[in-house]
Amino acid sequence: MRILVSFIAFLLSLQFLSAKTAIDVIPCPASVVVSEGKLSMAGARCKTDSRLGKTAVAAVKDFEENLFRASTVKKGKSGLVVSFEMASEMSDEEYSISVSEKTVVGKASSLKGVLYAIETMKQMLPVAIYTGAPAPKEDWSLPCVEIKDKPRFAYRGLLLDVSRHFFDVEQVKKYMDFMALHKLNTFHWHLTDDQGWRVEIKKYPELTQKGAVRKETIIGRWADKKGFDGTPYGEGMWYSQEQIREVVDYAASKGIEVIPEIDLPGHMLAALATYPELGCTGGPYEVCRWWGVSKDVLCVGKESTMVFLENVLSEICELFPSKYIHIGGDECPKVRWQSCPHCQAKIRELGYRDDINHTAEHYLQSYVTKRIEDFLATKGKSIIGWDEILEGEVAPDATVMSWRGTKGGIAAARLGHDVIMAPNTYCYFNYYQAKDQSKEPLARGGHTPVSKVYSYEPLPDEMTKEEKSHILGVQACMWSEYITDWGTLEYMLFPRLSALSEVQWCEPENKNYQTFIRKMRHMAKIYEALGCNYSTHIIN
Ligand code: TNX
Repeated sequence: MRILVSFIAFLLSLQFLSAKTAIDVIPCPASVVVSEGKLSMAGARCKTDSRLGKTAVAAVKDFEENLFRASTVKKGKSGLVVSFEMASEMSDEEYSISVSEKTVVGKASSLKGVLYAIETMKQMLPVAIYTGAPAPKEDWSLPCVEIKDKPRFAYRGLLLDVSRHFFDVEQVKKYMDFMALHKLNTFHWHLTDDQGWRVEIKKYPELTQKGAVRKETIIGRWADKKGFDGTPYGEGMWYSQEQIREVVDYAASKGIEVIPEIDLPGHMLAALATYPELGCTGGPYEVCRWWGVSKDVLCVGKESTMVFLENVLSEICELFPSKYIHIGGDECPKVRWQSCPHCQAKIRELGYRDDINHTAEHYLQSYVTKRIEDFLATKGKSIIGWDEILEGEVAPDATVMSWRGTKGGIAAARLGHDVIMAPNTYCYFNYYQAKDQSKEPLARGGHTPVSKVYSYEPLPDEMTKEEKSHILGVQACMWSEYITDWGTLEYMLFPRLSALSEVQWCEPENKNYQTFIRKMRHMAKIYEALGCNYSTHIIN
């Protein structure tokens, strides 16, 4: 009997999956109950509880406007009023949608909840809702449904590297739109690196004059030995403080927080080329023309270097309202420090010695991280660092971003630190998505197909409940060494971003790769409506 019941349930679920009323929303909502019937949204008006705030009211107005333009039925014509109501008992990112044959009600307690409710509704409607392009022949109805939804992880991030290749304000805003489409809430902006400094610092204007420009760029990979392109790159490729504010505000209107990264004490050649006195050897240095890890790093034995960093970070804190500032910390070779009188004097002063785990120079980097942490704490900020900050002695309140696989993240959680998982093994969008690399745009290497991204489980069984509570969330990284233009960026992003969003948002029991693939048919139409380039490997 029980077998029969489950067989019938199975058949019903198949029917549900194939029915026109399937809810093909990415990332999948936590709970969806579809019932008989539907309701046309054409000709609806929308109203929003003003307690949800001006930005929410404006977002609903936008939705209403596109609904009108795309369905071509005048607002108010059908008499339907779609209402977005305040539900103060809901958590910050939670929302619900309830559609009957007569009413549509969205509920939330904050801007983000409203945005997510709108996004879910949009994905249930014809794709013209994204552009407002007239599509009167489409079916503008929603199925009767009860949706209750909230994310699994509070931190749902995406990094953009604008140092190796630059993306302008309009492109960055578009990146934000892509994030909003997938309910991501944190934009990690990698603003500085060896190959170019991209954020205006008023106290050091040369950083974006000299430090933004490299003489030329390597062609292909080192191993290809194709030489350099002979073309200067980066002039004018930086953001003014005004532009930074514009992006931060735009992001906020989409429910996204921007976390800036000033990568230190390594990955600093752009600053060293500008101010050689910041280095151990005094240079000369040049803004890096190739990809990889430079031996030349900041000389942290000199107090003047710390003053430089504090001045830069003071301006960064003014520009970004985020709680966190990312201070990098990755890939900082110690060779220069080993023979630098200033760094060695600092090591003696602090009494550091090599031990079985780390060298004195590792402890020197920990000292820098801790000093920056203390400095930023005076401005009410906390730090995030790449997992190298675990080497030596981890700064007491640091959040660790695990990129060399998940080991660092698990170790940090064990030490009681908060963690963001961004393992290169699952979340690096600069790696290849297809096995056959010959047909793909040149990339860093690796193989991270959509299915691999989708399969990532950030809370492995080996972690205790307490340790798991430290995993704030998951992030993907778009490193731009080989991503020279916007079209390539979109190609590398899609559809992996869609897969990532289910890792970040959905409870594991709601995830299903086959269902995801089916839902991708509709998502691909959205990409197309938005004019996006995407990889078709899993869609065809
Ligand atoms: C390592 S991930 C880096 C980046 C590179 C990336 C290329 C990390 C913290 N550092 O500087 O762009 O590899 O995949």
